[in-house]
Amino acid sequence: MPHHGDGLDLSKLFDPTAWLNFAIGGFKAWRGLSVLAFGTTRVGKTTLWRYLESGQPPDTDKIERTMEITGAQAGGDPKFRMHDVKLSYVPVAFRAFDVPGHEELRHTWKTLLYEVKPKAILFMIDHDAGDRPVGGTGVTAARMEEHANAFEHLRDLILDNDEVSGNLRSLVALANKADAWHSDTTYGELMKRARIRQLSSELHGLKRLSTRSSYCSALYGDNLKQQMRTLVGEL
Ligand SMILES: Nc1nc2c(ncn2[C@@H]2O[C@H](COP(=O)(O)OP(=O)(O)O)[C@@H](O)[C@H]2O)c(=O)[nH]1
Ligand SMILES: [Mg+2]
Repeated sequence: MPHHGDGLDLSKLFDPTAWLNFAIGGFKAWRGLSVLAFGTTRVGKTTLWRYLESGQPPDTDKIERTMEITGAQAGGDPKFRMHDVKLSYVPVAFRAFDVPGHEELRHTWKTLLYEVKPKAILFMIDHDAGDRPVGGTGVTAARMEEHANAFEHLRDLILDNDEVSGNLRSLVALANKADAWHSDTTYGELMKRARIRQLSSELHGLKRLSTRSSYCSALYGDNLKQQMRTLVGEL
């Protein structure tokens, strides 16, 4: 599997027109449910949509990096992948947009959020994935800080736009990769250490938006069915 970031020419990914066209084309005609998953890099956002699309553990070797970097490297417009998710156990289809976690690309969160105005947002964290597929068992302060920064960015974007916050029905923080950390810590502890609880209560205080939290394993499907059912019930 290629190393994350190898040969990535970020300057090619900053064309706002390409973004806008894609977002409008993809979402304006869509009458179903739009869901976005945010989070820093390698928390498992792409894995989650892959699992939900296919209903089975995705082949980790085939999980592409979120941007089609090759297109951008060849001088073309970067392509951001959409996922259409139809689950047998919920009555609605989702359209999901795979969000890049890179700090350098975080400005794209605003475009996406404001174009899509999702009904539901999943915010994903993990313990300490680093560059390792499965991650170690430790929970590092640096990784928790990365999650907190990412959530702070998302919170500010939500606070800044009344339409976005007004349209949002469900905001769920998920501690992913539970298969790898479950015997070492709890998702409650991870939420606390990543300051999701504190930042959520600020969001609630200002916009009356409540964040629910839980855990999952996007790779093996643990707790995904339950989470999706609960989420649909909230909309
Ligand atoms: N053990 C474990 N690994 C996971 C899980 N979800 C994702 N991963 C791994 O974490 C890495 C990053 O996943 P990816 O979906 O690309 O993260 P993204 O950058 O947030 O889109 C990949 O190597 C995945 O196989 C999970 O639930 N458990
Ligand atoms: Mg991804």
